[in-house]
Amino acid sequence: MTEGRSYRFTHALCRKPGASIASGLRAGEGADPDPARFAAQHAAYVAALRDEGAQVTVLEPLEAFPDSVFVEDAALCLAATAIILRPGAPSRFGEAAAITPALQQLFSDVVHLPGEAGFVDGGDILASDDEVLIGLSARTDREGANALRPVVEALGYRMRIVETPPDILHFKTDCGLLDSETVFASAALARSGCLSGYRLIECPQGEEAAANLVRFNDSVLLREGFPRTAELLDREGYQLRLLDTGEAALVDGGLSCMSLRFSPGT
Ligand code: CIR
Repeated sequence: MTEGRSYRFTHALCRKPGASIASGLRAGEGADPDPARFAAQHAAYVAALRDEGAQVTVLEPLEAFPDSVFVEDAALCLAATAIILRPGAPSRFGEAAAITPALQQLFSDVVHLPGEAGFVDGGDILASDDEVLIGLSARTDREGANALRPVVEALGYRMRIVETPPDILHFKTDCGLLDSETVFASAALARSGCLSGYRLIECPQGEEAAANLVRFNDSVLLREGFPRTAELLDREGYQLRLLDTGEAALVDGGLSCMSLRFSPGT
């Protein structure tokens, strides 16, 4: 029974943001995130996951890795397996080893991305019930994606490699799964052909920063402050939970990057 396995989860893994968060990578030049405000927003995010029924493990901050709050990029959790990835930014390479012990506590099956060549960030991976879509980006290259394929296929998923449109940090920066067949995506991504085969709901123009939503059990976690998106999804019948992730956004982080979501016992 695989229906819903891409959004029905028993567990999540998060890591608190550290005081070094302002040194996180970012493409633009905006204001620094405030560590205390980020910590409060992160605590609310964790509380929301718990409220949705998740058993959430929260790891302590890793000051040596300012971006390590974005745990999604270092691993991929699929069915009952955790796959340790190779993040594509040099300052983030060490995050994969750093998250491994926690995943080993939670999963009986932990594997590494095979080989040594190529990079994959978890933010470039969208998993539906039976398919793993991987978007090539500045952080994920074809060698990395090809290395991932046998692992994904051995777990019973199809894998499709697509080209993320230019200027999008991660494939999932601009999209999120709403249910087994529906993806919410920015117009740029929705019209790129990358998501063919899925029912698409296009993010309203100007609200692209809300595209990276997370379906978790019965709710859709959505970034606060995007009224047209909230209205659209409400009209489509999704139960919304609004969260302020403004501090993460200052270092290019979205909702999905702050957790790994899984059901290790399945
Ligand atoms: C980075 O550039 O790697 C971080 N500052 C933000 C990562 C966000 N992760 C994601 O979209 N999956």
